[in-house]
Amino acid sequence: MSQGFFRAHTNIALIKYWGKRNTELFLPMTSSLSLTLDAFYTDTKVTLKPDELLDTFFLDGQIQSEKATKNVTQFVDRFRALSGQSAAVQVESWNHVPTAAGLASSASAYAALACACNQAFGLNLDAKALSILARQGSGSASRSLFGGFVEWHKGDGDISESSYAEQIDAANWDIGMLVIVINRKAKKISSRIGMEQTMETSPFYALWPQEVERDLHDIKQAIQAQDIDSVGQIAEHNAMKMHATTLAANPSFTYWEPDSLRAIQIIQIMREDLGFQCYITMDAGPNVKVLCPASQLDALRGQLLSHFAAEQLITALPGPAPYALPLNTETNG
Ligand code: 2P0
Repeated sequence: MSQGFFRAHTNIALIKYWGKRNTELFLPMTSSLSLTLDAFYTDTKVTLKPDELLDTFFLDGQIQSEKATKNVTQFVDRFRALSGQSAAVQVESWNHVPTAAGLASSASAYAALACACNQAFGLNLDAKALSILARQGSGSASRSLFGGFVEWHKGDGDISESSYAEQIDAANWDIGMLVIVINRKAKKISSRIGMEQTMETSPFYALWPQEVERDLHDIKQAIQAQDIDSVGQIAEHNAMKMHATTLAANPSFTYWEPDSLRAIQIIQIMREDLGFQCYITMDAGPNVKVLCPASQLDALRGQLLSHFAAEQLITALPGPAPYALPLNTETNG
């Protein structure tokens, strides 16, 4: 019986991916840059079932809908084509996100699935090739094939193979992230729809590619210098610009909730009045992520406990690249 079993960690973008130039191939408008986190990950086991006709997909022990299974089937089809094997698969995934933190898991999910398929189908593809395949499940998944700081290159034209991720820094210095969970519920506007509507209707979107280009150049220098204040300032400004493009969409929309703004203001006070080197980033949802030195995480969390419940505050350190799990391991969500 051919099997593959891998763990992949999620990543948070410091320079955001917001918009596709090719929706079928998941080719992005711009390059982006992220930090892989240790605290959030997906474990996925793929088992080839040559005697069965249809794929099956279990998430946290629950059989998934036809629609969700179809997405898995389409993704796995690429691995079937590459290996010349047509076997159906059973996919079992477990999401390890503390108390349903409401964080997107598509990045770790498709990265883990790509790695598990690579093993189950005996393909021996390298991380670059797997990031190209993972990208076609969910763009941000391309970045979860690597640990530490990762750049996803936008690539050229409609050439799928030109758009892949790579590690630019192992992040083994004093850096970490604190997630403030504002709302655990699924967002009303998915990032896929949100970026599409922004591209089509926001007059501010025209500025986005050139802003990203400059921010990427600057943040890479700051990462090389291990300058957390510059990394944080550039990341915070980049996130604010992304969210400004959605406000200027027509109709206007925002992922922020009242408590997101409250969290942002509290973080600004922590920085300006209490001297924490803390900076904000936000994605296609209301949760607020705070970049800061790892050595300040506990003290910052302690201060935030007077504003938020303990279970709303989750700390994370830089995470590793995906790795294989022993095939006989039991995992529980
Ligand atoms: C990012 N986001 O760079 C950006 C910032 C959300 C805001 O990547 O359509 O789930 O599957 O490629 O990867 C979330 O988008 O979107 C995302 P698809 P994905 O992290």
